[in-house]
Amino acid sequence: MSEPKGDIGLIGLAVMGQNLVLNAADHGYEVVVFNRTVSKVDHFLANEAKGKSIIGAHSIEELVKNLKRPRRIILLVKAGQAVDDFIALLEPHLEKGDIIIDGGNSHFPDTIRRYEDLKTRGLLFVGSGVSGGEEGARHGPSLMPGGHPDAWPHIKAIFQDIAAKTDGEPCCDWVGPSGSGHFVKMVHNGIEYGDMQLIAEAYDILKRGLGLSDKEMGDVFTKWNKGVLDSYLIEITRDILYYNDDDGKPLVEKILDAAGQKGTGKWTVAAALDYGVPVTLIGEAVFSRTLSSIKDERVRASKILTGPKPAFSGDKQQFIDDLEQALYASKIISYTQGFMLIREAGKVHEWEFNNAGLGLMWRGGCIIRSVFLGDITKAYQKNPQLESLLFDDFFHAAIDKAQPSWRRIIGLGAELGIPTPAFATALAWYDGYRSDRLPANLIQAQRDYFGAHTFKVLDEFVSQKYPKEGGIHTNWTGRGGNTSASTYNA
Ligand code: NBP
Repeated sequence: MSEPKGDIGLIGLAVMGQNLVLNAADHGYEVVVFNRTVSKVDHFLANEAKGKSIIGAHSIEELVKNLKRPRRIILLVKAGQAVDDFIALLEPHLEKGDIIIDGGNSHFPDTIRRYEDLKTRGLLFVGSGVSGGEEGARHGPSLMPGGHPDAWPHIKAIFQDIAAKTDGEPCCDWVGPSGSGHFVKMVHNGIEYGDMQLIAEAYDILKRGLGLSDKEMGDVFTKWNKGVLDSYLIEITRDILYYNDDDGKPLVEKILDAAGQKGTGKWTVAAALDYGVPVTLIGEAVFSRTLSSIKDERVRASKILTGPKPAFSGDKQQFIDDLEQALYASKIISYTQGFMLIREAGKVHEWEFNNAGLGLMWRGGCIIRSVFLGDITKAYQKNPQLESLLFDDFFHAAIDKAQPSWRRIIGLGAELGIPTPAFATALAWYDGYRSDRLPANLIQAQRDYFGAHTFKVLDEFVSQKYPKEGGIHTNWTGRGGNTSASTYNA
C-alpha cells in the first residue's frame, strides 16, 4: 500500500464532527472520517464534503491504515459508553505513540481513567474541550486540550490552526495533563449556566418589573452589548428578543418556561462540593433550571401563594443602568468562583493551570466569549499567582463602582417579588467573602452541643484551658468550669 496521506482521523459525523472536519479541510489538512452508522460517511462525502480533500473510511481498520504516524484520531461521539467502545475498537490497530483525542463533553473522571489506562499501553490520550457549537466547530472553536504531554507537539499545529483567533492569538493552548482539559471545559459550561441565568433574571426584571416589551428589551440588550457586558450571550439574547414569529409576535414568549440541561452544570457543582469550593452562583443556576422544570407544580402554587404584584414606579432608565451594573458585578463573582474551583482542583490533581491562557482560550470561539474575558486574561497576565480575581485592581474597582446598583436591584427584586437567585447569591457570597468574621462560630458551638464535634478557639483565647492543638468540648448544659480539651476529631 502507498504511504498513508491522512493527517488526522475523525470518528463521529454528527453536527460537531462534520463541521470540525470541514474546518480542518479548509486549513489544508487531509482528514480521514468514520462513523458508527457507516452510510453517513458516504452521505457526508457526497454532500457537505463534496469537492473537499476528505477520505472516507468504511471500517476502523481502513481509518487507521490511511493515517500518517503517529496516528491522530479525534472522537466526536456521544459522551459515555460510545467513547469507551471506540477506544476498545481502535486499540488493536494502533501502535505505541499513537494519539486518541476525545473531543466530546466527557466527564473529567472518565478522562482521567481513560488516560491512565491508555498510558500503560503506550497510547497517548487527550481529552479536549470543544466549545462554540456548530458555528464554532465550522469556523473556529475554542479548544481546551489536556492529557498526555507527549501528544501536544503532534497536535498543536492543527489544533491552533482550526481554533478561533482573538487579536491574532489562537483560542487554544495546552491545558495540562490527565483530565485537566475536560475539567476546564466542564467549568466553562458551568460558567455558561451562570451567565445564562443572570441574563434570564435581568430579562425577567425588565419584563415583569418595568413592563418593557420584547422590542424595548432588545434595545436594552443592544446597548448593553456595546459596554462592559459585550458578549456572545448578550448578543444572541438581543437577537432572540427581536425575533418575531409569523404572526408578528415575539417567539420567545411562546416558549415553555422549563429549562433543560445535559449535566455539565451539575458536574461543576458536584466538583465544587467535592473540593469544598463555594461555587454558589452556578449552583443557583442549576437549581433555577430544576425549579423552572416543575412547571405544573409552579402553576398550582401560583394560584395558592401570594406575594407583591410587580409594579415599578421609579426612574426606569436609572433602573436599567442599575441592572447592567448588577449583572456585571454578579458575573465578576461567578468567574471569581469558577477560577477558585480551577485553583482548588489544580491543587488536588497537581494540575498547573495557566489562568491567563484559559482566559485567552475562552476569549473567542466559545459560548461564554466576551470582552470581559480579555480583562480576566490581563489580570492573570499581570499577576499569574493572583489569589482571587477580586484582588485585581480592575475588578476590585469594578465591583466597588457596581455595588450600590447591585444592592438596589436585589432589594427591588425582593420588594417586587421577582426572583433574582443568581444576583442575590453573588452579593451574599461577596459579603461573606469580605467578612473577616462569619457566624460559623455559632454553628461550631451547636455542633459541639448536640454531637460533641469539638471546636477550636480564636488565637487570642488559646490557653491551657483552650489549647491550640486538639478539639475542645464543652458540656453546654453545665455552668462553666467543665470544658475539657480532647483529641476527639482532632
Ligand atoms: P452527538 O452527541 O449527538 O453524538 C452523535 C455521534 O455519536 C454520532 O456519530 C453517533 O453515531 C455517535 N454515537 C451515538 Br449517538 N451512540 C453511539 C454508540 N453507542 N457507539 C458509537 N457511536 C455512537 O453529536 P454532537 O452533537 O455532534 O456532539 C459530539 C460530542 O461533542 C458530544 O460529546 C457532545 O456533548 C460534544 N459537544 C457538542 C456540542 C454541540 O453544540 N452539539 C458542543 C460542544 C461539545 P451514529 O451516527 O451511528 O448514530
